[in-house]
Amino acid sequence: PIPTEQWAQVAEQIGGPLIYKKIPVQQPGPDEVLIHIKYSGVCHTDLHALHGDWPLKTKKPLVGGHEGAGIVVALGSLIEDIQIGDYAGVKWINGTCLLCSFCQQSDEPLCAKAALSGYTVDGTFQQYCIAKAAHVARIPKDCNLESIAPVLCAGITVYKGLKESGVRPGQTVAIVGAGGGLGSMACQYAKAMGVQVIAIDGGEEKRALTSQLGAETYVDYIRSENLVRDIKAATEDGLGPHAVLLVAASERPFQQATEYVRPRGTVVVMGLPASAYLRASVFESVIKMISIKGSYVGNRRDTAEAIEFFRRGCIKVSYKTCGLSELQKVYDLMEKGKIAGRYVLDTSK
Ligand code: 8ID
Ligand code: ZN
Repeated sequence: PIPTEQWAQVAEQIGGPLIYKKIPVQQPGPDEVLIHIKYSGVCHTDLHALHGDWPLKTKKPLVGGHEGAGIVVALGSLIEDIQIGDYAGVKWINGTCLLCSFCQQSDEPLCAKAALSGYTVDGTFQQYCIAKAAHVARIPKDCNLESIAPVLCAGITVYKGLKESGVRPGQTVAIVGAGGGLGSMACQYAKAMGVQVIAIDGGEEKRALTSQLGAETYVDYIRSENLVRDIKAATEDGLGPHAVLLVAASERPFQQATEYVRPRGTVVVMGLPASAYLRASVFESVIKMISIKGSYVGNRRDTAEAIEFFRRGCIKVSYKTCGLSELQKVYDLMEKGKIAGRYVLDTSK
């Protein structure tokens, strides 16, 4: 039986505080499903939302979270292709119009009417969450709900970003922020695609993690005296990596990437630090024929593919688990850059 009340982490206003309390369980609309969230990853985006970092307003009060894995417990009247008891995931893109030219061309994240989980609609830091059935991630029954949670944002996003980078097997990608949630997944997706990884992050814990995940080299941005030189030196011919994935949550690395990317290379911008700008020398960009592009989560096909890499065992998510009630503790660590990999919340605690 579905309870009428549930535990949730609620932010009444921008900046918090977070209040762990009981709130009502909602009923799904005709085109929606209700998912009993068992586990939810904590993405840095959730912290940006709480801080009001971006020029896009959140819902208030807000239940954050957009990496939720759970079990379908109720179906809207129109839903035929999902059954009660199925495993399903709530991702950042909660729903889109399915009609605009972007939706028609499977660029659903670009839909102007996209509903965003844990941002414009309540997300996965609660025990029961609603999502549009068309966008719910289908999770095969042989997947573990705890370890798959981070795939639902971090995994999808970096998988898409790697595809957008155009990097091919045998080539090299530099992952900036490689020890964090997105970065640790990016190391593994890259490796699974046959791409060599230069991991860039700070500290020994992240060095150990990224090397365990298959990165060939580690460049410590805190200790390096010349980051551009060190990253170039980590490539076979010294000419720099074919692609750079920027998944750090601070602005500084967004100003350097074009200096070390290889001629003809691609810089993919994914991290979203507050009020940040990219910097690139016009001269270098032209004579090196550099591409710079943004990449934003993924569409439904990217979602299915990213999940399939996980199901086949190509991706082992690196995470620690704690209770939903302990979210503030996770944010405190995240703020200090102290999380290697991801934190997953168990909604029963
Ligand atoms: O669709 C998208 N584009 C998308 C999807 C999901 C998340 C974008 N994001 C954004 C988040 O909003 C956030 O801004 O990607 C960024 C990273 O999210 P995350 O992986 O969840 O954050 P994290 O776990 O805190 O990892 C960030 C890492 O960056 C490192 C930190 O040490 C940490 O490991 N880092 C920082 I901060 N500054 C760095 C620097 N100068 C750095 N690494 C290298 N050089
Ligand atoms: Zn996210």
